[in-house]
Amino acid sequence: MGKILLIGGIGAGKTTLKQMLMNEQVSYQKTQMLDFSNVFIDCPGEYLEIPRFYHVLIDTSHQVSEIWALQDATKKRTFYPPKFSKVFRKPVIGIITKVDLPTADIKQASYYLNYAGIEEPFYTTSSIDGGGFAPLRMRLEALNELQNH
Ligand SMILES: Nc1nc2c(ncn2[C@@H]2O[C@H](COP(=O)(O)OP(=O)(O)OP(=O)(O)O)[C@@H](O)[C@H]2O)c(=O)[nH]1
Ligand SMILES: [Mg+2]
Repeated sequence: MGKILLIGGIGAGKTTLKQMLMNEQVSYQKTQMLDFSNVFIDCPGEYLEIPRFYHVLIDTSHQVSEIWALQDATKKRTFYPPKFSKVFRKPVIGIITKVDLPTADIKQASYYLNYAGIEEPFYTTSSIDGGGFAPLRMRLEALNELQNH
């Protein structure tokens, strides 16, 4: 199966998204190091927030078929440098998380993802009501099909 690298700032919701899609129990645990599973490679948000770790993301991207870049809809800032997605030689898909929260600003989050060089359409998700996960599940399945044929 083609793997997916999850990137995003600290607390963007990478581990939660992985737990939802893998039908695991959703429980908060800060990611401390690269975490490999069958499908997802999850990493600490520090790898995006601290530029001297960028190389870990870039190196790890060679092992995956897609990169899923998360943006917390409630964050008033971005950790993606301009055109950051262009350093990867793999497709980068934008996901806006926490859209259930009252302070969520999907337009602002879309702007940040665009700024990072990621093209629309963006997925929007809520781990609280499960919204937006169906299209992501379909994307996972499609990726799986692609690998098997
Ligand atoms: N309301 C709401 N909270 C969410 C959502 N997704 C994640 N959270 C919460 O945000 C916090 C951080 O989520 P994580 O999934 O641990 O974030 P992460 O990107 O893995 O963070 P690091 O491991 O530190 O890089 C947790 O308390 C989650 O419950 C969402 O869609 N809605
Ligand atoms: Mg995590």
